[in-house]
Amino acid sequence: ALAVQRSLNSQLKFPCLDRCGKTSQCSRLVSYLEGQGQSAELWRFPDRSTSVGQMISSYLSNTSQLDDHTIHLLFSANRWEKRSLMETKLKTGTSLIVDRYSYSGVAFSSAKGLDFEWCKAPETGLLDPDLVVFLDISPEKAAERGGYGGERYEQIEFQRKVAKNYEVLRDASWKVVDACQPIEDVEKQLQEIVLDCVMSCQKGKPFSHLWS
Ligand code: FDM
Repeated sequence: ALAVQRSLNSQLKFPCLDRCGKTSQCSRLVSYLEGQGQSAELWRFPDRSTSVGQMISSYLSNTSQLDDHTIHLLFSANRWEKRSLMETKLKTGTSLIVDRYSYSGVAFSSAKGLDFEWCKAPETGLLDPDLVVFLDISPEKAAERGGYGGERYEQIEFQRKVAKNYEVLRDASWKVVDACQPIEDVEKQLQEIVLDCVMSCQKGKPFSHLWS
């Protein structure tokens, strides 16, 4: 059945440290793709609009406390609850620009000391992105940008561990963009990389699943 499931369009994932500019770049990308006549949507994980997302949100703002394993599984559940809609959107020709995905799930939770493979396990079977873009910034540079808003993970020591985990997760297929360049340069590079991917996905491409 998989062979006839065509990913008519692409989903592109941005796993990153906090304060790398990914959220504004993701929304610029959606506008760009629309300007190119493409149907595109901006998605974001955690999706704080669902009831699972609200539990995550209150955890992140330190309003509630949860065991590390429990919150990890909630982040994962938050992706699973959107999985079928994601597939529907892609099949009907909408590209999804996704601000964070399973890679953030693994990088952040394992930075707390949870086993890496244990962190990957609940993500198994989610849709594999057609492209992963990593906006590269050092934890120090990200902290200099300020705006650490006091959410749970916005601390430099922790972000250093997260950065190391992204290095472990990163493979040759990831596109790495230097997030310290001027915003317009980052934007231009992203446009090229992403349009390229969207075009190649339109030729029809079967879905693949994590962790392939
Ligand atoms: N985060 C995000 C996780 O710890 N696990 C996940 O699965 C995801 C998707 O949540 F610090 C962390 C990363 C970040 C925080 O993300 C909220 P945004 O992008 O800052 O909203």
